[in-house]
Amino acid sequence: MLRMFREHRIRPVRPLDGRWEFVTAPERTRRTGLPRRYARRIAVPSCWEMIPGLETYRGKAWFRTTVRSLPGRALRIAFGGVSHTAAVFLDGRRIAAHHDAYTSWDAIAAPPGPGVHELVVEVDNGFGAQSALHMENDYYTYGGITRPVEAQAIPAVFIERIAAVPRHDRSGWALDVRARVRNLGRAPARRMLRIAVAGGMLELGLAVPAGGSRDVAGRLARLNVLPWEPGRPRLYPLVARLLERGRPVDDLIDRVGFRTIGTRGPRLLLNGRSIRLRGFNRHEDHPAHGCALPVSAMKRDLAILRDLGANFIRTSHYPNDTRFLDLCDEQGFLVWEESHARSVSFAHPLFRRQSGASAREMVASHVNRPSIIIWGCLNECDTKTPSGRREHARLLGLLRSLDGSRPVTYAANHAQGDRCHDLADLVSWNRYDAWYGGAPERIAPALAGMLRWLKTRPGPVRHRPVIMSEFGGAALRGVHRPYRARWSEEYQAEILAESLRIYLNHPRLCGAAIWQFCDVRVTPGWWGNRPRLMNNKGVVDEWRRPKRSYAVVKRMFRAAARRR
Ligand code: ADA
Repeated sequence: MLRMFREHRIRPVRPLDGRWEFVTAPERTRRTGLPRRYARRIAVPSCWEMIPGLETYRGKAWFRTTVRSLPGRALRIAFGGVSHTAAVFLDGRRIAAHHDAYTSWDAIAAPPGPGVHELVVEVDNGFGAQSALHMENDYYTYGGITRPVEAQAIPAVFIERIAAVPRHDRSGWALDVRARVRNLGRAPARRMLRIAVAGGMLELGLAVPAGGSRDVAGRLARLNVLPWEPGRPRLYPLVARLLERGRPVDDLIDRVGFRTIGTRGPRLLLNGRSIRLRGFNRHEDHPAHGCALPVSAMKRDLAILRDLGANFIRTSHYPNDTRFLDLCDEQGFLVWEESHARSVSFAHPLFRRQSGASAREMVASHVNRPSIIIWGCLNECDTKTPSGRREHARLLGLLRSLDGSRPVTYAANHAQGDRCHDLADLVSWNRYDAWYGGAPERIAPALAGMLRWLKTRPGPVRHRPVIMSEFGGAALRGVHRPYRARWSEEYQAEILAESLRIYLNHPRLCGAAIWQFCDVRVTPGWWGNRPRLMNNKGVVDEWRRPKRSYAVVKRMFRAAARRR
């Protein structure tokens, strides 16, 4: 299942998770076209790096299974995520392609005729000119069908998506709904879209052109609901049904939470009240699963984050598995979700297209998640030059145009050289004052200097909320030294203790996210080969075993939570 609950009760859905046939490029016997023979089987979802011999395989591979179609129905193959470039073939015919590991997408085939069909997915995790965002980096780009897959039997006219944004005013809670209905058929179609939430109902008539789609919008007002809050994350089902002459022919079910998020001066306001964020940057990474974490592992991560006293997660540096966000919705975590890009070059010819697609697909699939309170983009990219400013304006503007209900930001590492903060709603700083040079004593003066500089900026940016979006230091679990030795658990604990002492209490800050939750794999060669080929700044190691800093962070996060 792509989600933590059923999205369809009318539309027939079959999960395609399970064993698929699999062959890598060096193993295949035929050089052109699709493979004839498949060497082995592989679990979907998974990362192929988990198979002995393929731990570092980078290149192409093919996955094959079968799907059954229903008479007269088109086939929609819904992918939660494929890492990172994919082409889809149904009975040998190419029906779709997609780039980027971290967003969901689909492949639709006109009614393929009744019976069983061959489905082949060609996957490439290679680095090269075809990818502006997937490259050697401080996290690992795995290979495979890494998130769930479903086969859906859709009617010619079907519900493609629904965006629901909660509003609150004097008359109470309302929900602004925008839906897209698509027509794969050759004739225009009339339908009724019925949307029900929390006892309220909206009916929207629509004419959908042949081979096109129609967007409709409406408002469900005066809803009798209670707000979504971290301590009481109440969720309500939203049920959309498509009716043809009064008869339901398709549906889409989601869950919504009623909350507002915004800023006032230096404050971040959730449901009109000032909140402070204390949490972690988290990569989707695990030594037993790669980036394809099963729900049990996601739940365990959230249980650890809860134990640490965190209320906030930044999905560095890409959109996350929707099931993880569903869990955040259910458990009341606050999330900064970020489109894909970590320190990338704007000069790459595909940068604009691929960064735009990541942002668009992220918002389209996750706009209804109440846990997401911030949209982010472009971690540590060029913010110093006019062309850097242009790209930040473009992507932040795109995020705002896709969803104006959440603040937007980017995590900056150019200190006082940054020229883009005024383009965002939140100022977010990545600081490693005690790790890349410096010492814990540098943390307080460095922040004071940054805040003084911010005050000199022209316009409203100088009053905007500030988040410390990354800070920390590395520790190799088991390495103990008493004297501030790099890589020791003691030194990491000291860096984090001093950072949190300043950041959690500072009146000018509204959030702090430690880099990072757990140790993660990086591309070999990165940063002149990091120890163990891992980024070791986790408070837990890759197996989620605590380092000495765990107890320090837990004590300080919990004390901060009590102060609110
Ligand atoms: C950066 C970056 C992270 C990670 C971190 C580090 O701030 O955003 O992805 O690389 O530094 O560990 O140095």
